[in-house]
Amino acid sequence: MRAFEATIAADERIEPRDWMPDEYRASLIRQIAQHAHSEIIGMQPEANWLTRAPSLRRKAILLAKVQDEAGHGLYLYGAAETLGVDREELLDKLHTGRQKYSSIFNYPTLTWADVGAIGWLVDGAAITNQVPLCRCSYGPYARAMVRICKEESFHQRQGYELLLALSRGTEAQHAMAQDAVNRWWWPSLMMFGPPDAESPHTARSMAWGIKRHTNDELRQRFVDICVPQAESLGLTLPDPDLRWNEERGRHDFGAIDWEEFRRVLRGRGPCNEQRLSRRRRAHEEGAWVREAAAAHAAKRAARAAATTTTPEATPAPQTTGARA
Ligand code: BYC
Repeated sequence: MRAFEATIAADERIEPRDWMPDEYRASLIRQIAQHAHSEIIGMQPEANWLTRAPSLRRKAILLAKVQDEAGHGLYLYGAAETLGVDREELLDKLHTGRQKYSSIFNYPTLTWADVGAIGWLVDGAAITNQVPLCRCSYGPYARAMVRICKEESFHQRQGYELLLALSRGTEAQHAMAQDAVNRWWWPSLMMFGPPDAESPHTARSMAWGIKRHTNDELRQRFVDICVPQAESLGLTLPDPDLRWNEERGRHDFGAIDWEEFRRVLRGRGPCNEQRLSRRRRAHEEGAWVREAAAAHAAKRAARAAATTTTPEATPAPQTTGARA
């Protein structure tokens, strides 16, 4: 207990074999699992446009991005497993609705411009939230986040560039970009979680160095980053109350519809059912791949064990300097 507290106080990392309080372990499993689920469910809205990308270049970029999200899921499930949980168990909790994934992925991607809006806003919000997680007190999660953030930066840039091309394109393309931003802006602000006063986990997660900033602090940071970027894009953010507050040195912004957020979390967003049923189906259809991989791993392990236990197969010790 004392070693754990000293490590947290010194802002050093807790590693898998270190002692940790049960609640610390449970809270990390909860957050990392939700994060991993978000990454793999997050593949669906964009994958919707893979077959309809307007050029080979755009398709290759989008394909790479969607594959990156699968990779992020992998790193994160791996990080969760270091805490003593099984990946199958976490996936089962996702499939049966016992663990959450980000609210943002329950909205539909109606036009090609949504791919740009997701990159710019959703990945932008993800980076704002995740860069501080690179300093999370739990080592494996913090290290996974370093690589994820590098890849998310590329995702955000591609979204911005895509939207810029549309914004500077024909009138219809500009309107399509604006419409996408109008639909994704408010759900992106909800990604940061409930207001601090209604966030049950923030205080404890901050005391433990899991979270470094509150939900509202990160949301404000995101708004301040987006305003000048929207101007450069030639697009407007759909909030009549958005304005610079000289006194605070930050932007004021309008009220978020928290009832909509709660509705989405209760499973009643526009795409909740579709996202979960597709995920379950993909898992069922992938059963043969998992079985084949497990059989292959078992065969390799049995071969390796046979090799190391057969005396004839043991290489003779090398004489020092014999090859010098
Ligand atoms: N959606 O006490 P709170 C990405 C839940 S981006 C759904 O504030 P905490 C990606 C919360 O889990 C998205 N649920 O919780 C980007 C808790 O529920 P439980 C993933 C939400 O943990 C592009 C309850 O509400 N990012 O990956 O202190 C392409 C109370 O909230 C949401 C991460 O997961 C939400 N928006 O703070 C592909 C980042 N917000 O557990 C992929 C890591 C809150 O009590 N996670 N809830 O049932 C975090 O930083 C924190 O967990 C959160 C919430 C800021 C999200």
